[in-house]
Amino acid sequence: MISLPTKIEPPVQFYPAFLNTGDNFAWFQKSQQLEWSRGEINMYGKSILVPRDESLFGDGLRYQYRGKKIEANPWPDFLLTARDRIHALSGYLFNFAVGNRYRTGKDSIGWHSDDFPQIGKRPAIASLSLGSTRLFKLRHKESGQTVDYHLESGSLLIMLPGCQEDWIHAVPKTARPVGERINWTFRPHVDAVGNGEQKPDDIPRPLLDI
Ligand SMILES: O=C(O)CCC(=O)C(=O)O
Repeated sequence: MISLPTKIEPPVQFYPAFLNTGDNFAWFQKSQQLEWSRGEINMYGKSILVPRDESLFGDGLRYQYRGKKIEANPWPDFLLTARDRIHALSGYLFNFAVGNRYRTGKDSIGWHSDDFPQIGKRPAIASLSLGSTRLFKLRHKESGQTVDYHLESGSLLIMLPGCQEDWIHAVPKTARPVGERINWTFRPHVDAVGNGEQKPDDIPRPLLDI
């Protein structure tokens, strides 16, 4: 008998249509109107621009991001609403959001896991996508197994505790003509949530009209 390799399921929850059409459209437009900047990283002693635009919003926190201390801007209303709805749905508390804007298929984010000490030991990270659909890849660190998601506008993918420890993720470049995409990752910050594994709170959750 041939034994097939066991497929490992990534610890994620995926809601392909988290946003209704109105919010989907309006929040994409509002996101486009925010201030974006193209960050730099140091590679082999050289400073190079990252292939995407970024922005940061939070509860008045200082975030250590790629070796730099960045002050989070105060939340725009729609992002606070998004954060609160994600909390109501999942039970996870987030006090920080990192935005990535991919203007064309040339913009991307390489393989990485979000395992900075500032976001706690086993964080849950919720990723809300707006605009053009892009491929999001997860790769298991040990087995190399990959799982693909097509993140359409209005979809929500929650990377549960354990995902950053055991998996890496990426949004690769694409030669396909694609329009702009904006992604928000909602994250915890140890300044506000402590340093243990992130757990859903036990507040009873209302049913959501999403
Ligand atoms: O754009 C995405 O879907 C992923 C963003 C991401 O990997 C990150 O912010 O760490």
